[in-house]
Amino acid sequence: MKLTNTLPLMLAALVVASGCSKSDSTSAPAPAAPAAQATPAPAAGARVVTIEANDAMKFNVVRIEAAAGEELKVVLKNMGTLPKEAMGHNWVLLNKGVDMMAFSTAAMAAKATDYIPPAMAAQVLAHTKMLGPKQTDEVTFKAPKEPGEYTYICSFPAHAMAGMRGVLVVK
Ligand SMILES: [Cu+2]
Repeated sequence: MKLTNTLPLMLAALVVASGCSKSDSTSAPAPAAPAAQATPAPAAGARVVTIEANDAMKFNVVRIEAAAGEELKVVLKNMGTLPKEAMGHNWVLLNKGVDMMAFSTAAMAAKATDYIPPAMAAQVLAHTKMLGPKQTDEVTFKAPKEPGEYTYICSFPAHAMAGMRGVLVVK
């Protein structure tokens, strides 16, 4: 019957054990939270769409259909092995009517902002960060209310032109 009392202590002990060995770490109560989140819960309501990117500059999902206003969680996984500087990947959803080529061209000069050109940031509906090999990032957003086709791309230099793009179709 003492189980409910000892569990938090065990968690605290784990946190302390995995943290630094300085004695003052025992006085910090806050780090118990990360240990309790060992099992990640999916965001309620969001439909998960997992997209893999690779060294061949391709997304394995090139068409996503969604209802207007539907909550989506895009999980981007870079399956490649080439270094980020040479073969980084992100997932950038553009607003309807945005010129994909113009955006990609502007993105080439936007390395400092993770290849999201600041002057066109307002045209981006959602995006992940730029990923190196074996990295994953996710973004949760609501599909646009207006039906139609919304292009998504990888904005790493030349990748969208090489075919690294797809379309979100809002019904
Ligand atoms: Cu890419």
